[in-house]
Amino acid sequence: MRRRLADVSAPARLAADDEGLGRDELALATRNHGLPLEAMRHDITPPGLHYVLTHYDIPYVPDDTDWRLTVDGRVRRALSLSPEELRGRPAVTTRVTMECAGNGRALLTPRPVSQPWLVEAVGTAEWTGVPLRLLLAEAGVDPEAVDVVCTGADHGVERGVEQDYQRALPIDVATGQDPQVLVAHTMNGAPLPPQHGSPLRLVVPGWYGMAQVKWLRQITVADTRFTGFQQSVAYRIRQEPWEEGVPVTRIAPRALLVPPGFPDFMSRARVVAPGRVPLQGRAWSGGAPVTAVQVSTDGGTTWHQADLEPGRGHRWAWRRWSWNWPAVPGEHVLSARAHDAAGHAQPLEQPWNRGGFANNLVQRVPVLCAERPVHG
Ligand SMILES: Nc1nc2c(c(=O)[nH]1)N[C@H]1C(S)=C(S)[C@@H](COP(=O)(O)O)O[C@H]1N2
Ligand SMILES: [Mo]
Repeated sequence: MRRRLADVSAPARLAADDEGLGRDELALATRNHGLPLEAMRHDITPPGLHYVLTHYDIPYVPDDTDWRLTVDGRVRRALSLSPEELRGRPAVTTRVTMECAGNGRALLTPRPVSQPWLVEAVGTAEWTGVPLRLLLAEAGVDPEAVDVVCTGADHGVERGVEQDYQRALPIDVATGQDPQVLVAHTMNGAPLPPQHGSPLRLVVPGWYGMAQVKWLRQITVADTRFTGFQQSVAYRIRQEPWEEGVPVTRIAPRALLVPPGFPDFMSRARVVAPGRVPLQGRAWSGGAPVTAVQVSTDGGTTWHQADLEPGRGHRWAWRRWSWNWPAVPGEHVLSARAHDAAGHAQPLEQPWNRGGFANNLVQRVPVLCAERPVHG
């Protein structure tokens, strides 16, 4: 269901040069929370700390007995499945690092006005569910199929366009095995929490968050390209509003630091004691496996090779890296930079686009190494 409340959808707004965060951005930021970066110490993000992004409202589903997921469109036989039925089927569990495509947006100049993420829109969970390709095989996909349109139960207006939250996956991705897309009913061994899509959601390992439709209620096989708002208007990389743009798909490589030492409450600047400071963090990439992480303590002038933990078969999850920093008193800027097997590395200059999507500029962490901190 898609209706236009305005004649054309207005382009997303860019903040003026010195414009601070507005109340609309604050309202989004209080609903949609990031991962406290110290929680990157955990391989799997503890419940409640995984980032959350919801465009409209979280549907109220106190009881899922009446919930149905339909698989329809260009199929031989439409399916109508209850969550209970899906929970009874053979399941696959995959550890997945999920990241919002808008991560890093609020650090851009000029700033696209939307959910104002710094760098914390990430989390890692173990998702259990039924492979989408098996459901599609059971329904019998028409050879003419091009897109698989996934619809959530949430509904809203965005830039004048009324819509259900909908995203399509190309048929080869929906039926593929690398990654294997899941219709997930379980997160970290428990039913999905309301904010993460209860009772069912799509999980597309290696892709940015927008593809992973929550509160999934309909999967429609289409023989034409899907042109819904979240596909053709939003989530496109473009410099100018009139450009068709390039669709946002897989996660670009990124490394982040577990914040070292302790923080200043207001500025969040870190304080460490002189001497050996063990630095650690996480690195991930949806395009190709991470091959190396480099660390800089001088704002990106010189780089050191960090130790990278093996992936241990978790291709779609972040990996821990570590490096010992011989800290000397003074002010420092720490950075980590991920490289992947496709030859991509994080940029040192901001890769700007109008939506602030897929921006993986290296993180900068100001640290004060104090002569004598109260508690080192
Ligand atoms: N139905 C529905 N699915 C959705 C969204 C939404 O607003 N509605 N947001 C998407 C976006 S933009 C992201 S980044 C991820 C966030 O998933 P999480 O909240 O479980 O971390 O969900 C995606 N799936
Ligand atoms: Mo997102």
